[in-house]
Parts: sequence; structure tokens; C-alpha cells
Amino acid sequence: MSWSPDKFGFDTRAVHAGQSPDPSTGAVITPIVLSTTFEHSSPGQHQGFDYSRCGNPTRAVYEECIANLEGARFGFANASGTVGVTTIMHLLQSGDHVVAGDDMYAGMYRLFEQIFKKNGISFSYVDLSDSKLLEAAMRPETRMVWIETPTNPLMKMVDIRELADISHAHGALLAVDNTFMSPYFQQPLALGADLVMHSSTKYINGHSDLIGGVLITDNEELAERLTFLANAVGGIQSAFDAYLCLRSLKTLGIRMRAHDSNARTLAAHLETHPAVERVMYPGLTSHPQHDLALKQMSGMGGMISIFLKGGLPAVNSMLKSVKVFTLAESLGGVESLISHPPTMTHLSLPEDVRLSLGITDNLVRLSVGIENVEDIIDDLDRALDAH
Ligand code: P1T
Repeated sequence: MSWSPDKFGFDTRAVHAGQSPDPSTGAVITPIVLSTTFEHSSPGQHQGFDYSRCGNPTRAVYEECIANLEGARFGFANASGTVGVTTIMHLLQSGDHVVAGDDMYAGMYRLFEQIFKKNGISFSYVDLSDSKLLEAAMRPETRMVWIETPTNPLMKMVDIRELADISHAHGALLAVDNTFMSPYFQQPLALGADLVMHSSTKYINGHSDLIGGVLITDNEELAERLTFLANAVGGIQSAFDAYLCLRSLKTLGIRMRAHDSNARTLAAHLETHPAVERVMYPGLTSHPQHDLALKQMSGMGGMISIFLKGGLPAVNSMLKSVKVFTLAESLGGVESLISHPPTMTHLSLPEDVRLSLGITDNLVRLSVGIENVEDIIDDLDRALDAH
């Protein structure tokens, strides 16, 4: 059965793509195949799987489903988002240059600066919310452009189509970290990107009970190289975690609609709150790139960043007072999380880099869950009034 995007809607494909009842038992739900290894009837002859690092039946079903949801044919499930990016960077070699967005999850900056720079790959960090700056940053040896959109934590966006055109004109690949939007709200491959990456730890799995990553492409040559790297680098996802992600995909659409609806209501409320200096949410008309959000995203997602009046003391008293929100790193789960990027997710950034980007001490990041929106709003109102 082909669950083609031309014929079936997102929610139908999220429930069914890649899946059919198990031929040996009739089980409707994809079994978790934990076997490390698979029988050969004679050397080299087997039923499609020989060793679970190279391929695993449960992982393969999940990879087909998530690729389908991004409108593509090839998916590669990783043990974490970080090892997914590590695998992508192994497409490059010493002497190559990467242009990356300046605002991104700090773990990627650490990976690029402290691991891949040592391997002879160079990186430029550019504010790509202005596409013209990409043109200026491209060098003859630029092989890849790496972006998050919206960015973590400042919620800046880049024009994927414009950046794809510029990257391709210079012979470089465009890779997009689509973690914040999920394929439900943003499909970078349809806008010209070559490769999509997710930290599936976040919205894809959505229940904050695993660490995972996934890479997706519709480019056959790239898929062949990623197949090699998945096996050679070995950063693959376990069958059990692939099963959890496959199960979670079934509710991705309804979860994203709930995150989006709650976040829109909360962002509008926070914008009127006297303790809040500024709200960064793509769905607000006050967001400097609201028009771009409307153009390339079909929803606004569940992530909000706010700058508080009253600096660090106000932040600390808010963070201590929340009850529905939990003070914790990560995002994209059904439960609301609150975090302080300067001292948590973005602590590994050098302070001068962090401050020059605008990640100031009064920044608070909200991952808005799917609880009742009245409870979410009351919780933050109480916490903001606490000092
Ligand atoms: O944690 P891991 O699955 O390895 O994914 C790393 C990663 C990649 N890309 C984005 C946009 C991310 O936000 C992350 C991880 N981020 C957090 C843990 C966080 O709280 O922001």
C-alpha cells in the first residue's frame, strides 16, 4: 500500500504509512524486533535484514513513516539528534566550509567548534534571517548550509526557499533542523532543502521519555551516503525507541494542533502582561518575521521565548513559582516546560557569543504543553506576580 501525500492527509499517513499487519501473526501494531542478528539461509542470503546496526525491521517501519510525513522516501533514525548531526557532518571532509545560522541549539555550536573544527572543517556563523548575508558568506569551499528555523532560543526564522536557491547556486547542500516545527507545520524539503534533521526527543516522540534523532532526504545519492554512514558511524536508534517514535507519530497532528492553540493564546496573553518586556512567537503580528512564518509554516508551534522586565531576580522568582510548568531542559513534550537558556540549554556558549546574539539573562523559554490553557495561563500569571 502506498500512502502517497497526493492521496492521503497528514493524520492518515501518520497512523498508517509504512505499516501493515504483521504477516506472521496478524498483529495490527508493528512488533518490536529486538534481535541483534538475523538468520542467513546461506552466506549472504537473508530476508532483508542481517544485523541490527545495518537495518532493523521496527526501525525500518518508523523510518518509512517519518520520511513519508516529510514528503520524502528516505529516513535514518539516530540514537540522538546530536548523533544525527554528527552523521551529517561526516558527509564533509577536511578543508570544507559550512555556513551555519548564528542562533541555534548550543550543543550544535559545541559539536562544530570543539569536534569538527579539529577535523579541519571550518564554520561561519551568520544571521541568516537576512538571506543576503548568506550570499556574502559563501566561499568556494562551502559545501553545506546548516540552519534551524525557528531558532532555539530566539525564535528567528530563515527563508528556506531563498537559502536553498543560494546554497544550490554555490554547489552547497542546505540542511534544516526542523525540530521546533515538526513535519506537521513545516516541510523544508518541499521548499528546496536537501536534508531535514529532527531531534525526535522533542515533538516527534512528544512524551519526554527518550532521546532520539532522525534524518530525512528525498535525494537518492545523499540517501546512499547516509545509508553507508548510518552503518559506518553506527549512531542508530534502538528498536525499542524507534517503536516509541512510531507510536508517537500517530498523534503528532493532534498534539501539534493542541501545542499551537495553547501557545497562540498564551503568547497573546503574555504580550499584554506588565512584567513582560517582549514576547518572541512567530504567530504574533509583532514578531519581525511574522509574514515569513505565514508563508512557510502552516502553524506557529508551541515554543515561546519571553524577555522579562526586572532582569535575573524577576527570572529567578518566576522559575521558582511555577507549578504546571516544570523547570527543565528539553521541549516538545505534552507537559509544559520552562527553561532559562543562559544558565541551562545555552550555558556551553561562550558568554560574549551568547550576549552578542541577544541571549540575555532576562530570557525565559517556554515549551507550551497540551494541558488546559486556562491552567497554563494562571500558572504563569501567578509566577510572574510572585516577586
Ligand atoms: O538532545 P538531542 O536529541 O541530541 O538533540 C539536540 C537538539 C538538536 N536540535 C535542536 C533544535 C534542539 O533543541 C536540540 C536539543 N535541545 C534541547 C535539549 C533544548 O532544551 O533546547
